[in-house]
Amino acid sequence: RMGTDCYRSHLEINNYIEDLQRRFPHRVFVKQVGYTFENRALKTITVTNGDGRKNKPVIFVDAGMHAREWISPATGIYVIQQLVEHFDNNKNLLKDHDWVVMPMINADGYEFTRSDPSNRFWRKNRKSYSEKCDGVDLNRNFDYMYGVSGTSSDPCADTFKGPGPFSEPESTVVRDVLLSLKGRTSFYLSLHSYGPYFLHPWSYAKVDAPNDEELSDVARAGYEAILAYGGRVYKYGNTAKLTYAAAGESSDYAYAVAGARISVTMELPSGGKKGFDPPPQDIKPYVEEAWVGIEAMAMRVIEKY
Ligand code: 0X9
Ligand code: ZN
Repeated sequence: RMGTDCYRSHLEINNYIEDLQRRFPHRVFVKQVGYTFENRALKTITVTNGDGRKNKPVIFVDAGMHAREWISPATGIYVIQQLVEHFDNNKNLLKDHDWVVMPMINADGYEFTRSDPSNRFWRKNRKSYSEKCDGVDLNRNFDYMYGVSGTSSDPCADTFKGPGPFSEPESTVVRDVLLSLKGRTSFYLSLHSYGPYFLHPWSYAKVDAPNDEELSDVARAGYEAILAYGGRVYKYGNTAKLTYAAAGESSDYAYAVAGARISVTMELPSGGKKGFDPPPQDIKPYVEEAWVGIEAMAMRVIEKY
């Protein structure tokens, strides 16, 4: 019912997960978790195997934090499809874990990028703190080491951190979902583009996280699976060391504050003219490849952590 032939609107995505809840009421639970600045409904979908066991550890996946990274929500949708509509192939991923997926965080920014070709490469949300420029970078707005690196106080900058931590409704919603799962989240995965990279804490500085070995082990599982699948070479490792330091990211927050043992930012491959715009015919190969890596990381977490 939801093909990979085109990029879907925020409403189509919400309708799709609501539809899944109606079709699979014993395995799927959709929750409205808040609203964007422009009052779009933000939802999570919880996928279980329907055995009724409560409080299983959780694998949390989010997508669409940055407006222009369209392959991210497309991948989030594909993850949901695999877990729900292809449950029979993926039972092992749901035996002792529930999955919570938030397929669209920055719905306002996403719809803005869809509204006109001149807006296609917008990154931030749509809340404004200046006459001149709009938008806050949601991935600089989380309250861990807020503002210490890789972020800007200039409202016109693409990495504008906002007036304070969690000034934005969209990052606040992600925080609240993460905190509601505190003590349960074994794996936090945030989907972005473009890389390809598997990045793990820390982001705020070139410092090893306490369980750096475990984090790298999971990231490596993703790297190995995708390499074996089609030969694409992802890079993996400490975020700041491998790329650049930036503070206020959701991945550091999920790890440091919300207690996720494993936290990974997956930067999907580039495509199209500007890297963020793989053409619609590339959606299918991109999300299928991404799923191979996601599945491998999830299995590593399930088996070892
Ligand atoms: O800069 C970001 O927020 C992310 N990269 S993106 O191109 N999707 O915007 C996060 C990348 C991982 N974090 C750092 N490299 N610090
Ligand atoms: Zn991004």
